[in-house]
Amino acid sequence: MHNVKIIHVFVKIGSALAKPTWLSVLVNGEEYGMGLASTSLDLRFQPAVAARARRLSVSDIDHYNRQGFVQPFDVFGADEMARIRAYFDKLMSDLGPDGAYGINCYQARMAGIWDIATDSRILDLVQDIIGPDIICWASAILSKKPEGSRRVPWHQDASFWQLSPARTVTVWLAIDDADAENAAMCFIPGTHAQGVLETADMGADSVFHKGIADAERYGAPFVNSLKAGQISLHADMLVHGSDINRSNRRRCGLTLRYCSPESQITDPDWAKGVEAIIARGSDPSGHWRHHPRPENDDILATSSPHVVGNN
Ligand SMILES: O=C(O)CCC(=O)C(=O)O
Repeated sequence: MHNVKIIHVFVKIGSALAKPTWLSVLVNGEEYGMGLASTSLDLRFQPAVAARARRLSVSDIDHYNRQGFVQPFDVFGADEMARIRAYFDKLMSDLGPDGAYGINCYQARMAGIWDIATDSRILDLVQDIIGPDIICWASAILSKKPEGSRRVPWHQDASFWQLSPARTVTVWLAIDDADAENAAMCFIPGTHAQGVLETADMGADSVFHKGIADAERYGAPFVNSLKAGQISLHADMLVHGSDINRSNRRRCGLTLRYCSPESQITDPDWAKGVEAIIARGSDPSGHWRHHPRPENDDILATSSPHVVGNN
């Protein structure tokens, strides 16, 4: 029975890596602590190696290493996307008002999400960035309704997480066409290699309490426009965010978080309930437990084990 109701998820973060940082989420207005962040995370960027890439070109790898992202890549065709969109429409409708942001970390509980997370066309691209052993440790639907009222503030993902070293690449799969009009995600190129940037309190229209104020001082934003079925890949310390969707078109995307097994959870409380998939290769480190494909595809028959990586 589905028993977790998530209205909005907020992540409270400290402003500096050197200071202890308390992480928490608000679920139905209740605040849940997610643990005291370790002060010793290795958040340095690890460049991808062009010589081992098979799908990405040398210039794609160079772009990723310099800018912190690379896009767009065609993955799912129109028929597949119609099926995938209908699948997520049903899940969101089953969850009611929670569906827009509440389908979080179900990758090992829902067969349809497991299948997307392990799709070889996605993994081929991820492999060129993080290597042949690939862990999918989180996923989230982020569906911005038309004429919405909330923005995702500028932020750096890995500064929220308890994973070290930072080796996660995020795949953002466009379920709907996404562009500047309907609040596509934007990146500040090059910020992935600048360390943890200062954060400030955000206003009521922000989905997180904290974000990077005046992020444009670090560079001009790049609009991550994608057609439905295309993906982008971005590094875990790249500054990114998205505006309020003021258009009359929905903007729905699926994030998939992939890391190499050398990355390790540094705070078991933060990671409680992380249900990872060894999506390709193996885990010689033994850091991650594999969750096989679930039988279930009814979101009301299960629940999310936890809420991590929703940023
Ligand atoms: O979908 C968005 O607007 C933001 C997504 C995001 O923050 C992420 O993929 O890390």
